[in-house]
Amino acid sequence: MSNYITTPIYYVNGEAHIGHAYTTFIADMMARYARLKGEETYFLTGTDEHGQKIEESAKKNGKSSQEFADEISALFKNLWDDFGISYDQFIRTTDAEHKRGVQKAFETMVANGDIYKGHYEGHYCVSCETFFPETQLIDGEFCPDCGRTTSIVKEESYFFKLSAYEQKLLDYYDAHPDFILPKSRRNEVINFVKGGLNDLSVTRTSFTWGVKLPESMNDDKHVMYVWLDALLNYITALGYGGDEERMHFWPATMQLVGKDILRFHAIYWPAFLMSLNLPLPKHIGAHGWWTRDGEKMSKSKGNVVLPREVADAYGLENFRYFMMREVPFGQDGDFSQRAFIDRINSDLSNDLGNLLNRIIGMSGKYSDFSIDSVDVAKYHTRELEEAHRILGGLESYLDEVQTHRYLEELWKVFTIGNKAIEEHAPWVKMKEGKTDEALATVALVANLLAKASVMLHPFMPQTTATIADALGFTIDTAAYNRLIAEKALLEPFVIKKVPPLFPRVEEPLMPEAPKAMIEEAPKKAEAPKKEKPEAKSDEAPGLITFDKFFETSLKVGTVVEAEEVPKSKKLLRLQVDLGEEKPRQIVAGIKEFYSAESLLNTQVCVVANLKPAKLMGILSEGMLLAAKDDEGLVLIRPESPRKAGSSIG
Ligand code: ME8
Repeated sequence: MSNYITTPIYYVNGEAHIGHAYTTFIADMMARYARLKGEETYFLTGTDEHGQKIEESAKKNGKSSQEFADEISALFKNLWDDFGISYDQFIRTTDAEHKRGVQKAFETMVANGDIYKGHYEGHYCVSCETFFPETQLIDGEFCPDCGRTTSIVKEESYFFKLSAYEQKLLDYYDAHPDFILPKSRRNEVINFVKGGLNDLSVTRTSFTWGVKLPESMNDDKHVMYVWLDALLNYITALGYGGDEERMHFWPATMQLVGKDILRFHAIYWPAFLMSLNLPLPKHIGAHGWWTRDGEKMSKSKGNVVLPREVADAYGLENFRYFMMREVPFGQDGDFSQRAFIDRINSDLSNDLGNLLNRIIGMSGKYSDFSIDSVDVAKYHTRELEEAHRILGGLESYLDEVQTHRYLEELWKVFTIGNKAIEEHAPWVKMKEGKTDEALATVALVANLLAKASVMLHPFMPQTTATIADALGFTIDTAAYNRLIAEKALLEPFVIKKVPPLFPRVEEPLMPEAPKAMIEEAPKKAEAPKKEKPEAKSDEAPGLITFDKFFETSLKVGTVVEAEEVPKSKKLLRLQVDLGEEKPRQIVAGIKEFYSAESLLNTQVCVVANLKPAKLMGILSEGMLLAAKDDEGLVLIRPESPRKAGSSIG
């Protein structure tokens, strides 16, 4: 049996956060599990480096696209290296072999009659690198995924005949009910395909940061659409279009993705593969979305959880355990320090850590740390059988990536151990002179710990290696075969004392998330409340310095567009010219006091450096100054017209 496990390749437009870490942890766990069983395994991760979004981010940072991609890609790679992620290959879409493979795939699609030239016109979201039909846009303009403004793009484009694959895809889903995991996501994909597939624009002429078309096309105006380029990484990594050295790993056994990119992996990707006459992956596993304390994570909110911070504060393996234990695969999960601390204290410290401490303590007292399994079967057949039944059933949970069920079941083995100690009370048996019985219970628990550690190894490799070392063995395929497959018991050994593996955590170890930004219409259109400055001894309390005041950027703007926000009693959507490249969109809660028309071409005062927020799903990039009293609200405006963008202060 050979395994090929992949993560998505991550965009190099920002640092990794816990969402990326989650996918990567699961993939790493699955690869380790397969290797533990002695199966041939290839684990791929990497970075997605082309496209307009990256080109723009690089420009903003004053770097070339390649420089920028090099930097961020290295951040991902270093993070995974520091985390001991056991990938076999870290692919970059800027790798020469990858680009060659993508060109080869394009040529093959052309040869198979699946590519034609035409024109594309549509609403494009640069941030998501995706076209959306008008019907899906919010208010006919905003991206349904990220809420940002879309723009109409019309360009010459090559198209992939996705429509030709509609029925073939439906037939495939039908014949392979576990192709999409969890199965609950299957219908969503099937309905999308049944709704009709449009041909897919697979090249762009509006930017240059992408894989060029193969020379045989004789058309250097175009670069590949980033999703075509990106999806093909899963085969170019195996040498597709080149030496094909590792192509025997194809088809992938498990391709892990977030639910946001399931459509690309369950519809476009299989269609591309069909066009290339390659078999389809066995499973596409789509996990849910992580939030922080119930809030969507975003850079603008400043509440993104960085994997390194979590690992530094709580320990890498506790972090892995928490993420894979806390959330049923496929469902959204919430990162809360409270929930994390509970898992550490209850599951890891109480259930697992204490069990190890107890047998170290007891064996120290009763047998000078020697443990012998000789009488375990005699006194503890029931417990052993029960544990073997649980351990033998675990793998089935991985078939559907149900990591939380796997761990939940595995923990029952620790419960058996803790219960056996309570029921058989070795300290009483020792007093009664039944030394064999007492030592058999200690040895039972040592065996349960050993077997459970083997099965926990893919989730917590270092910790379980330490436990195994204390129990006189090493976790490897031979140990898996002996202790799990053959259900053998440990050879006699001398247990080693280890410092507590899971110290209890009493207080959150990371700063709490910053207060969430307002998501609903503000009650008053007012200047933001400033944080009360800390009073230094030589300053009057409650007063701020000039410097502090000038941290707020106030500008005069001209309203160039104004309209009501549908279904909202309070909100108007304005486009305000602040003398920048394009007008800012500002959503203001002033509809009760001003009509949209009356604002057109008038001037307003704007807080211009406020973090963007969404009001009723619409992005607002500033705030208007206004004064309100019992008689109502009035906007603060310059006494006579000023140039758009003039600063106030
Ligand atoms: O989509 N919760 O890259 P990307 C859970 N380059 N998972 C999350 C998450 C969150 N809040 N945020 C991100 C791309 N992820 C493309 C993929 S593959 C051929 C191309 C995870 O950097 C999740 O796995 O935006 C998601 O699918 C992936 O990061 C997307 O990362």
